[in-house]
Amino acid sequence: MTLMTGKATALRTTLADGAGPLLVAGAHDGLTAVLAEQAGFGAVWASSFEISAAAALPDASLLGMGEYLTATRQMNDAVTVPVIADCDTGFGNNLNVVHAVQQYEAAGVAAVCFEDKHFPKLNSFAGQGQDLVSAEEFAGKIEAAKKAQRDPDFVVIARTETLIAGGTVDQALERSHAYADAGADALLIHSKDRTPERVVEFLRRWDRRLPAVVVPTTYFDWSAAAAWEAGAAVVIFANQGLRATVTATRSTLDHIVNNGSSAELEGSIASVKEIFGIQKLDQWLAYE
Ligand code: SPV
Ligand code: MG
Repeated sequence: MTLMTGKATALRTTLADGAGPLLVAGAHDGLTAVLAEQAGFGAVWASSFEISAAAALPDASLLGMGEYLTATRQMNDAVTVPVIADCDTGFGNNLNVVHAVQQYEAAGVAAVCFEDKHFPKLNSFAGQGQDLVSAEEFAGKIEAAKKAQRDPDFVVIARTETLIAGGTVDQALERSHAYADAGADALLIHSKDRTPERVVEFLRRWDRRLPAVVVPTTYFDWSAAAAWEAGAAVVIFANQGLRATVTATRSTLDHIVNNGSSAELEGSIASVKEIFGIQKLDQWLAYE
């Protein structure tokens, strides 16, 4: 079992081993993090979209850092794999970034990811409100984050929203190199294109300067193997679990309302015993 304090080291080792793409699943609480780990994902993405959705709120910097941290700590405590915390813009300026690094690192989280949008930000697929801060300002945030970390293995991921904000691959590369110069450990290139073409071009020209992270939400027919082949080290399936949960829960609850019982569903929904397993009930009872 990976020790909590060793998760950053474990993540770094995985990023360096060249053995294949690190598959990461979005989650929003202990339960969904456990499901990701049980499915075989190598890390958990503590998604701002999922954590906001779990509160039935938009992903618009409405929740505060403390709330994201509480959800992320719960995920991290529930799994042995590393957790990568989606820290949006860093919740404000350089001081907020430093505070976030201190708090997330103390919680045992392996990595934080900051994006180069203005605070408050709006989810990348929401269309409007996708303005970027200057490359200099964001590079300053990355520098501040790197100075704030205590464990040298703690991973700081710089995320550029250039393509989301209507920019070009050239501009995304220019910013990404500035963030690498500022000390970032990995680079997330985000896109809401329907095809991976521009991400592939970015990766080709990036030439593995740092491990690259991709999020194929809208270009979903691009497999993790194809992303690895193109030069990506990490593939985040950021919200598929949440979307499946909504579909399954809605269909189950609709069925019960329409039929007045769960009888026909009992064979297809998780048993209470299965939930006990996720809760590690037996281990807890052994403390009695
Ligand atoms: C998230 O999962 O919160 C992300 C990815 O940041 S996205 O929703 O595509 O912005
Ligand atoms: Mg997010």
